[in-house]
Amino acid sequence: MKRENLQVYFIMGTQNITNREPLKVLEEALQAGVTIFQLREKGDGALHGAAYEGFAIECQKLCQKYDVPFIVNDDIELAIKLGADGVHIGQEDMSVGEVREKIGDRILGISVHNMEELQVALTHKADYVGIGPIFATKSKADAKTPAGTSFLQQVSHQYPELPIVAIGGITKQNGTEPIQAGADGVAVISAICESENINETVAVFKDLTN
Ligand code: 3NM
Repeated sequence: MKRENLQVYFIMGTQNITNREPLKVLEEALQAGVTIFQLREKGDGALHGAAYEGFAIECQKLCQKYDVPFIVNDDIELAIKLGADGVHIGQEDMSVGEVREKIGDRILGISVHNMEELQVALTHKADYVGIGPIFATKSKADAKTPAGTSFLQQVSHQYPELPIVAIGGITKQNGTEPIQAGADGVAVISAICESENINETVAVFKDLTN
């Protein structure tokens, strides 16, 4: 993975979309130029079992069509079964060492909130870290209190080689702040899922790092 892949990091599950076809939203986002996609099928209304797996396969096919890495949130077994490009894990999930061992050299992304978690991520050669929530978010039920950009800035200064994506409440209006603090890109759910003009929204996010 190149750090440029983090520029516009789109995250979605069917539970994030109302009144639209989730695969259509994904394809529009891919056409608009998102640089990586994470399937995060989680929370109220999420698909399970065969429906979930079928949806994951369709998402993967679309990502392949647009040559964009396909990342699976949390579900290591599914990621391996489908041959996904990588996985993203939080701190609640299985031990980082165990995940790295299972996925080999696929992309490993880890959410970190403090230096201790960051050290664990570095030890297991995380390909990138996610830092958030920068701003208040409604898309993650158990999100922590908004942290602003100070930790992000500290990590980017101390580990300039480490790819970092900022997450949580990022919009077209506030995206400059995490980029100026040192993030390589922004990860968003609602800014794209609820956009009335995905093409324009993605273009604004791309411009932040161009
Ligand atoms: N993780 P939106 S915040 C999935 O802080 C996720 O680790 C977060 O959604 C973290 O762009 C978040 O709609 C939700 O705010 C991001």
